[in-house]
Amino acid sequence: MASMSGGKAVVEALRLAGVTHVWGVIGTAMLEVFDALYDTDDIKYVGVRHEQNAVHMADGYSRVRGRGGVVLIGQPGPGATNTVTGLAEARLAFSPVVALAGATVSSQVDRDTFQEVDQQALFSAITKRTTTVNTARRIPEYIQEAFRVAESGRRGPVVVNIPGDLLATEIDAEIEPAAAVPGPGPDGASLQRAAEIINGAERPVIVAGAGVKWSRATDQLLALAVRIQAPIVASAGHGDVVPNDHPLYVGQVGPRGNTVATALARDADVIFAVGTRLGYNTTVFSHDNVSADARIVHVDIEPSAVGRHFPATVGIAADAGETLAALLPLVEAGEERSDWTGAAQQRRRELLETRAEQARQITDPLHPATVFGAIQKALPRNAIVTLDTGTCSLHATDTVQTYQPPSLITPLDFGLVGFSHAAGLGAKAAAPDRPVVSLIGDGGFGMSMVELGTALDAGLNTVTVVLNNGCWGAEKAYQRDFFDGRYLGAANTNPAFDQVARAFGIDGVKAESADDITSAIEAGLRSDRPSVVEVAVDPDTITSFRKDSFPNRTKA
Ligand SMILES: Cc1ncc(C[n+]2csc(CCOP(=O)(O)OP(=O)(O)O)c2C)c(N)n1
Ligand SMILES: [Mg+2]
Repeated sequence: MASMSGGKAVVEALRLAGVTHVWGVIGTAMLEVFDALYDTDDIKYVGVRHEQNAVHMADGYSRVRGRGGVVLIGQPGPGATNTVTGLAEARLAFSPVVALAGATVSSQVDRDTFQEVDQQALFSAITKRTTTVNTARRIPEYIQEAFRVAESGRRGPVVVNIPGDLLATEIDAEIEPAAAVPGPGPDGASLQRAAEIINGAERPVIVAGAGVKWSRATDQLLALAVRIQAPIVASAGHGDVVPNDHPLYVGQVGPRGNTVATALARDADVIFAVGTRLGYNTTVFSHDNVSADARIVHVDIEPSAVGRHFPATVGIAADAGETLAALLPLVEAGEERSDWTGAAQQRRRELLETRAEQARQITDPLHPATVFGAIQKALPRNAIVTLDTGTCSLHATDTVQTYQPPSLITPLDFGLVGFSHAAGLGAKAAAPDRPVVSLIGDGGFGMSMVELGTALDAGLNTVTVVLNNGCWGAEKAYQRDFFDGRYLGAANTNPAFDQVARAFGIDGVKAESADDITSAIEAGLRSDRPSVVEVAVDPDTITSFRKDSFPNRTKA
């Protein structure tokens, strides 16, 4: 047994979890942890400017790494409350973020003492699990358990509150690697029934989601799709589940996807949904987007998600990759189905041609479609793209193509503005050799651009493209479409973002044309510094997405 401070034990537990980076803001409660990190070469501490962004960075990191990302909340109270938005986002994205939060010292708890807030209660509502360490010697156990919970089953954020006094306590710590938690395997009878349904399909479609990415099962998915000759559509925000130029890929389904993919889910006789909960942004929980007559084979690692919004003919609560691998030998080679799969491929080609046509149009200011085309030209095949929540980013979700899973990082169902830049920094830390390009609106970048300083300090050289339409576009569109253009709070006055970037000491460029955009991104990707490319986009192209939110939706 080794004797060490509670703070040192935290760092030893993090080393065993294999994390390369931790993200946070320094604070009194955690100084023993910082002191232990001072001597640790294999974990890089990234000091950020706002705790919310630390969570987005850890989230982006975890999605690319495929395992946990860590936040250190140095300060109880305000440091902790600043992470709330990030953790709530990570919960709806099912990201394995592990946040270690300094907490009020034990002797002061429940006295309305300095900076006291009930962190156990606060975080419980927005995490997969929240715990509070009660004895210093159990610090390693709590941290290891946090990783096991965050990284197993349906992933999710876990907070461990650690009262500051425990970190200063000397403990005898024996820290062993935590055993991996195997996912539940698919059962044979359900697999047989699933195969029978798939084999009997005339109009099959595969709806693939994040579960396939978490289990790194793109190859198994493609093998199955090729064998049964079924088109693949992605759930919302998970278009990177397969290389986007695979001949069977048709794009993202649902209101944020494209009409070709959505029509497949609406017209199919068999839907094989794998690694997806068929959540709101994918289906709006409505048969407008999912055939009411289809037989559904639903695979998700979370039992309560299987068949929840649409009854499953066969439900399998299991890991996506294991299920795909087990199903492959049971399914029969599909016929060509020129009137279904072939027709979908033809419509997909037409859609891409229309988009290419739109990308060639030159307007002043530029249409987002032109901008996306110019961005695409600059993206190498191994690029990672991060997106935000504005109208431009929502259009980019299905339009900008990526090829190497995982490669698309979006705010998913929490739909928050101000995510993309920070998430890109996390992604870059997890994959330093891959180019990272972050798209974000002027509103979102205004919320988060303070992290340019973090990017510079930590050497996280991403390229951020600011799509500037001078407004909170996605909300302005609702005022246009549903409130007769009575705009209030929709306009956004911005600084020159390229100059802001230069003031931070990084590369900042204003791109005036499509060619400018492509070459500015290419230069940014070659640069040994982070960079910002500001692009003026046409404010008249904004779109309202959530038409269902308004009673008078027929007006749109
Ligand atoms: C944190 C947060 N605040 C407010 C909103 C509501 N909202 C959704 S989209 C949007 C506009 C975003 O503007 P911008 O980043 O400029 O992107 P644009 O829509 O103009 O492309 C707003 C305010 C939100 N989703 N998240
Ligand atoms: Mg905007």
